[in-house]
Amino acid sequence: MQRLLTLTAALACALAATPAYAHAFLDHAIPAVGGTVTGAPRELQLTYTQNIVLAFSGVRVAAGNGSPVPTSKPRLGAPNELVVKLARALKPGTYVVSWHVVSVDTHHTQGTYKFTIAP
Ligand SMILES: [Cu+2]
Repeated sequence: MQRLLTLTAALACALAATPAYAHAFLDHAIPAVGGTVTGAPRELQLTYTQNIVLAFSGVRVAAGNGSPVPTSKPRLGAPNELVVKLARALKPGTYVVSWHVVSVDTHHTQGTYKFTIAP
């Protein structure tokens, strides 16, 4: 009986720990998170640690002063990658990218990061 209780407790701990790693976290982006690029990028690529559901995922881009930068609707560059085209050539400066995704495990995650275009 004691052995059964110990096994059940261990299993519960293992299961409780698993979901945290199963979400879709931003693995890397192009332009890079916190990176500086020369020349205006034509599109942004956001790659996640898990496959995502495009219908419930999105990206917003804003200039440093908060003004929104128009983009295309997001598309999947790969099952775990969001791609948006920038509607115009960005001027030098720092930009804020806000994203939200729903992963194939149905969990929702979101975040923001910055990148800079050098003068
Ligand atoms: Cu999850």
